Amino acid sequence: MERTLIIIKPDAVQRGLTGEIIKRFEARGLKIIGMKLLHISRELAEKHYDVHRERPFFAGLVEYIISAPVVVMALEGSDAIAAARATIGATKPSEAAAGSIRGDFGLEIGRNLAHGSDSPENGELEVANFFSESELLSGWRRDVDRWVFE
Ligand code: DAT
Ligand code: MG
Repeated sequence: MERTLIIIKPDAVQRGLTGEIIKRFEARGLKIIGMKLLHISRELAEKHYDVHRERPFFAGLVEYIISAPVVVMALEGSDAIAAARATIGATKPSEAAAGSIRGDFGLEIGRNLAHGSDSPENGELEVANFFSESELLSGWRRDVDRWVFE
């Protein structure tokens, strides 16, 4: 099982798309093991986007993600990383496939609605950056699991 950190970004929360976005991951079969509303601190935002620190868009990216509350989720599932990224769609919403979150609700790269971790290693690290162990219910029993996982 892989873990991925999903961030429902400030634009999506402000636009009332939180439920719509959660619904898509839930319907896909990914299991929610942690979820909360929070206003990300500058320190956490800079840590989360550290790999982009030298990029010209870094400052704007940090300002955007700390501009208003977000909803973060830790999701678990087989191939959770690839599945969640496909559900989110390409980084640039204007190029994202219709049917994906970005392809259905976005136009611009700086307002691209959702984040998903890009590797199993980063999934573990990012989930740990946003959730304490006690906030994660990794072992909860979901009765439909045998109809989702082989
Ligand atoms: P993703 O969010 O699809 O994983 P990423 O990790 O490459 O994309 O970049 C993180 C975020 O940074 C992305 O969601 C939007 C922003 N970003 C990436 N490339 C950008 C660019 N060329 N111009 C402006 N913002 C960019
Ligand atoms: Mg990324």
